[in-house]
Amino acid sequence: MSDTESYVYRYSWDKEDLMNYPFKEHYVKQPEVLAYLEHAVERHDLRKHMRFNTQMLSANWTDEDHRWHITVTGDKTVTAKYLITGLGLLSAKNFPSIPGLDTFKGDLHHTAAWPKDYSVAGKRVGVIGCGSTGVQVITEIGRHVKTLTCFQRHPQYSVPSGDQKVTPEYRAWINENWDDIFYRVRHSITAFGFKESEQSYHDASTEERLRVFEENWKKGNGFRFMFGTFNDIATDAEANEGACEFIRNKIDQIVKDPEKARKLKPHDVYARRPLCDGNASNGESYFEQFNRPNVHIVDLKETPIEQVEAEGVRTSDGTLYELDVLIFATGFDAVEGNYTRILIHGRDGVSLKDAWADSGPTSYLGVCMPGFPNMFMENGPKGAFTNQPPAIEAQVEFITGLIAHAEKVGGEAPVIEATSEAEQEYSGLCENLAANSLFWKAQVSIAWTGVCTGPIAALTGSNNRTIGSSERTYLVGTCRIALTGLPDTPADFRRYVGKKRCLRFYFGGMQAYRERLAECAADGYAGFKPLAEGVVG
Ligand code: NA7
Repeated sequence: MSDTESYVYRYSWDKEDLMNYPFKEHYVKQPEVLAYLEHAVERHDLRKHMRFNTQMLSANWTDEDHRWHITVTGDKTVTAKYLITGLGLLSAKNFPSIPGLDTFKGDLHHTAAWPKDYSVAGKRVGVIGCGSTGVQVITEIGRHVKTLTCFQRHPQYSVPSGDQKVTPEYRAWINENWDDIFYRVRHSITAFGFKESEQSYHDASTEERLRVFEENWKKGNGFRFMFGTFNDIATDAEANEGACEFIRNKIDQIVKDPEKARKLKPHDVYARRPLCDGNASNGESYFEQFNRPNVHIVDLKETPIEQVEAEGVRTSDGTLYELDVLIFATGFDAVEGNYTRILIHGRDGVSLKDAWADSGPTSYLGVCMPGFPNMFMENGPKGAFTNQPPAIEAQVEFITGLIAHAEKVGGEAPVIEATSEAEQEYSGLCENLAANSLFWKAQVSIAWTGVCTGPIAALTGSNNRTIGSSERTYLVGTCRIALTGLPDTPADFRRYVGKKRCLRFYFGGMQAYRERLAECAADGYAGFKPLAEGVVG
């Protein structure tokens, strides 16, 4: 299930289709998303431009002809003037390497590659992970399975989605308001289509705070709860804690077994992708699942997974959880994972992986990377942290304009290349924008299990630096933190951390992001090298 309301999880540029294309529920589910995309392809006769079952293996830029030379599966090569990647933020699956995984006799699945028609009914199921997909899969299957054991590393602040059937009145309201809806999307922070709050938590009385939280809990949606309640939940520690406390109280009210409730209650700052759960066909929430006698929660901080065995998962207290199915809801090698696993070589044969080795994944405007001429990333690193379809539309419009400009003024083989200065300036802007955000601060403020000293302190630049639990969030770089012990050496730390700590998103919001792209275009595509350099020969 998408955690964005159905009416803003679609293309905004086809008004006729917006008016007529049906959707059944407030949130679209995977089959409907697929059907919608197939419909758009047919409607605009796009299939003739597509090659399926074709994997890009490498892409090399050559200065001699100002072209990309791309190899794809089947030993074929493609030569392209422009390379536009749509590799996605989240597609390289994260499969943690747990000892003994290959000995498991049951079925192993990842939520990112769910097999069509696979049934868990009547089975003993384990789920590792309780992020966006973990809470959804747990909410959906609890009522069907024999037993459900949820292996949770960090509990989550999840709020109801508010999903329900689309009524004729609701659909009529949407159809009457498409223009306003997309105006609001483009001129908002989150691009989720709801009215973002302009009120500070600090300006509200205790009663008013509770009323606002309750109202938004009932309406549903994780982003609405974070950005529609008060305007400082993501930036002010006290406001954030107010939201956390409200959700913790809800967990206490919903979950009847106090021991389960204790394990399910987060105490970290509320500064990850805000989750929501529950869908119209189920009518139950994530936390309600734990009132079922067949649904169990295992706190991996108390009893880490030791290994997977033929019969199931064994934790450090010696317990073997016998399973028929083990589901990984463990997320993705997010943002750069999809780029660095492909051999993309820009100028002078430098790979994208190497270009990002010191800085972490970066870009100019979330779209272009210096040294990689004529390559445009949709959803590249440092793109807008918003509902994604509108962010992608903004990037597509920008890239289209840039290429059209280059074709007009750039000679026979234009070279569009961002400057390093522009990339650095933009990265600085991203860091400044994030400076007040708890999404960024969280990672250095929360102790997970101990203090780094000695060589780790040298590496992290602090004598007293704790490994923050939020350091794992994919917004700033996923860490593969082991469940026991602390790293002793810099090499260990890198292995534990796994990814470069750097900002992966632009936190200025949709409106400001669109304005930044528009300013660049209005300024004759400032931040790019002069196009005249691109004439071959
Ligand atoms: P997420 O939201 O990144 O969640 C991944 C979950 O997997 C999270 O609960 C992690 O725990 C957990 N995880 C990862 N590795 C491990 C190991 N080794 N042991 C135990 N638990 C682990 O991924 P999703 O696929 O659910 O959603 C990603 C995006 O898809 C989402 O934001 C939407 O945009 C759609 P942790 O909290 O790190 O302790």
